Formats: sequence, structure tokens, C-alpha cells
Amino acid sequence: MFYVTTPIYYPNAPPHLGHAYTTIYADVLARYHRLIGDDTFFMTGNDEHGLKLQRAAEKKGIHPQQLVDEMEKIYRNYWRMLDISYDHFIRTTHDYHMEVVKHAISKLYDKGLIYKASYAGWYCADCEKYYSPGEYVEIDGKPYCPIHRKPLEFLEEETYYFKLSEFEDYMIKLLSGKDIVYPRSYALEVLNKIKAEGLRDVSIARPKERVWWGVEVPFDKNYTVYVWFDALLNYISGIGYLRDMERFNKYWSSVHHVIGKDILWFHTAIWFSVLKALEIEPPRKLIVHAFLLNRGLKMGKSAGNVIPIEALVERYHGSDGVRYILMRIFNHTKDVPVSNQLFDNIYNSELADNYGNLVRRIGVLVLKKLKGEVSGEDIDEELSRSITSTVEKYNKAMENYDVSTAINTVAELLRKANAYINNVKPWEKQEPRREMYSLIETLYAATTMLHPIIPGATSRVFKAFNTDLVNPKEIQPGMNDYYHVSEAPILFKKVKTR
Ligand code: ME8
Repeated sequence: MFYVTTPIYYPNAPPHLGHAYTTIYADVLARYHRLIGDDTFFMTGNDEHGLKLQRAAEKKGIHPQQLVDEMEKIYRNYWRMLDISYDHFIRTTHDYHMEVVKHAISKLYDKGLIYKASYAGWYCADCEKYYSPGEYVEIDGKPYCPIHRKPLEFLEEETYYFKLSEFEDYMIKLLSGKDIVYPRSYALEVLNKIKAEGLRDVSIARPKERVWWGVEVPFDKNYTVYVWFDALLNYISGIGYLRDMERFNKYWSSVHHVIGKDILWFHTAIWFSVLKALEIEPPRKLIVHAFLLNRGLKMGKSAGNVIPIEALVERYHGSDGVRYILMRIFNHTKDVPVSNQLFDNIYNSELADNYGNLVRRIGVLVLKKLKGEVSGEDIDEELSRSITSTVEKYNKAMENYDVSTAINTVAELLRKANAYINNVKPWEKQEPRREMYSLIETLYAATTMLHPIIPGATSRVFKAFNTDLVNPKEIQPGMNDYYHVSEAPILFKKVKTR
């Protein structure tokens, strides 16, 4: 069983490369788990309520419902463009989701975990979050959002609070004990913050006169539910919480949330506490990654430095190039500065040369020298050992959520195969049977392992070699005792470096 989620994105604008980074990563995990035979469920979607969306619609002069309906199509198109194999696209305006939100807030209310009081503080509508002194940055004596670098708005209102403070001991115990957050450094970061500042109660509702675009609070129709409380519940509503508890229980026990580090606090302090209050187990894993930077800043709409997804899909002739590049640079703890030069280099040297060109050369040689037929022989010993050790390292890395290490181990195997072909020079031999079998077996193993990352190109290779995928855990040298090669595809056209 493997249930994996992405954050649900704010559809006030189309997704950019940062959103693609998270979504492709989750897709790679989902594809890998399907291959190893796990019953897999992969969910992404949109976070459609709240002030940010209300304002975005206002600015366009349309109803928020119209905006989020249009944006759903746009998001789905982008995910299709990137070969994202999600099983469900959740929207927080779905009825079944809103039912769960109402049920959850009522349950907390009945348990005495919600109370009314007034609140005054500084708000960032882009984050949908209050910032306290010490958290915001001051520019010319005025408070600014530390993430968006925009002036904060001062808000003062009667609101409902969730007694987060009651969960302080629970959170400290949970974060210091169980290995939920990956990498662990993020758990320690949250732990330190809680130890330093304590867990303060959070406002969980908004007056309708200010934020009318949201789920109505069941016990007070003058309020809507705070968008973050609404949004986090997607992870349980999307797999049938309330409607189909059997299905919910089945998937929840294996839930893996993938998020960027910007929303770590919501996904630990708040989410784990809400789950506890609802008497639901904490998630199995919360997998956190760092940011893509552009021109020194976190890539984002408000910084005005986003790279559109379609620009890269076009440049690298489809989704595989973009998927490979982003997964190759994927980093959980370090922010990664992007640049055309870096992307072109990875694409040209690793995808086009190390992999694509090897596929082409092997295909051409088998067609020319062996009339397209390769049958089982003794495999070159060194390559054979390399296949075995790569498979082991690759599976270990994938199981540890470390996709970039998994890619590097396969790239290393491909480099060995390239060195081998240059060394044994099969083109100088009459019938290089053993050489070509050794090469094609190595390529078969590498192609299988790369499949979750570049599903399009690898499928073409399987088709050209008239063979099919296996469970990557079962790959071993000498997998197939016969290949019929019908084509030598050119997978990746090189790009001219700018
Ligand atoms: O926060 N680098 O939605 P959002 C890496 N709706 N990842 C990035 C990135 C960057 N420069 N920019 C964005 C929300 N991301 C809420 C989530 S979940 C219950 C609600 C990715 O549209 C990263 O995964 O602002 C980040 O956490 C997410 O987009 C934020 O998306």
C-alpha cells in the first residue's frame, strides 16, 4: 500500500516550475511504487477557498467559482503535459470535501477545543497566515512578509480559536520520537520552535463580511472556516473519510505527504494536532523538500521570477527532459539555484549523450550486425556485477525517497556501458554477440530503473526492443534471453547551449 499526496495548490495563477518540482517528485514515487507492486493511490489538486482566491477573482471581475473552475482545467493540462499519473484530482469546493470540513470543525467544537475571542495581528494574504513579531521582517519600521516581501495587513476581529496549545506535549513527544518527518532536520526545526515559543492557539475562522469565499462554520453562519484548516483536510476527504471508512483506513495507514519547506509548520504543528483531535493516526511520512531559486530568490509569483513550465517542455522536446532535470537536481535540504546552463548541461550530457546516444548506438549495431536479433549469452562479468550493485543501490535510494541518488547510480551504470562499448568496439567485429547481449541487458536494467522518471522515452525503448517492464526489485543480469530490436530510436535531440 502506498498513498502519496502533493500540497493542494492555490489556483490564483497557473502552476510554475516550483509546483512542477513537487508534483513530478510525487509522481516518481507513485510510479515506482506501482512498479514494485504496491496498491498505490496518488492525489494532487487545488486549494480553492480563502481570501487569496476571493481577491484574485475580484481582480478579474468574476465569481471565485468561475475562476477555480477555469483553473482546474489549466492545472490538469499542465499535469498532462508533464505526464503526471495522479489517481485523483481533489478540489476543496467538492461537496464531499466540504462535508468533511464541517464535520471536523463541529467535532472539535463539541470536544471543547474551539472558543471565541478577539484577535489582532499582522496578516499575509499570500501565505494566508498571521505573523507575530519576531516572525515578520521590518522595512522602514513596517512589518513585511518574510516569504513574499510584501507589506502585511493589520487585522482585528472576533474569531474562533482552535486550542492548539493543548497539543504541545503531544507534538513534542511525537516529533522527538517517531520518525515521521523526512529529513529529520525539519522535525528538529519545528521542535525547537515549539520549545522556544510554545504552541499558541490559532484562529480557525474568518468573519464572512471579510472572507465570504469559504466553507460556512456550522455553528455560526457569520463565519467561514479558515482556509488552511479547510485545505489540510483534503488528505483525508480525498480517500473517503466519512463516506467510505474502509477505503480511508486502507490508504491512510500508508500516507506520504510531499511538501515544500514553506508549509512545514502547517503540516506538523497544526495538521498533526488536528489529526490527534479527530482521533486519527499521524501520517506515516511527511517528506519535505527545499526551494528552487531563481536570481537568488525563491521562485514564486510574487517575486516575479517564475519559470513557466511550458517554456522548458518546449526547449527539451517534451516532458521527459524536464522531469529528468528536476529530479536530478532534487534536494530535500538545500535550495537549488536554477540556470539555463545547468539545465542544458544535464540534458545534453546525461540524457542525450549518456542515455539517448547509447540507446541509438546499441540499436543501430544490433540491427546492422545481428539483423535485430540478440539472444542470451554470458554477460561481461564487470557489467554483470555493475547491474547487480546498481539495482541494489537504486532500490535502496528509492525506498529512502532519495530520487536524485537513484538517478545518479543509474547514470553511473550507463557511463560504464558507454566505456565498455568504446573499449570492445563491437563495430569492428563480425558478429559481436556476447558484446551486444551484455550491452542490451545493461540498457534494459537502466531503462527499467529510469522508467518512473522518464516514462515516455523508456516506453519507446521497450517498444523498440520488443520487451516490457519488470519490477525493478527483480532486475538481475540475464533477465531476458532474447531481444528482437526493430528500431534504433533517437530519444533526445541535443539543445544548443545559450
Ligand atoms: O501553499 N521551490 O499552495 P501554493 C520549490 N495551498 N517548491 C515550490 C516553489 C519553489 N520555488 N514554489 C512553490 C499552498 N513550490 C497551499 C497548500 S496543502 C494542504 C495547502 C511548491 O500554491 C512547494 O511544494 O503556494 C510548496 O510547498 C507549494 O508549491 C506551495 O504551493
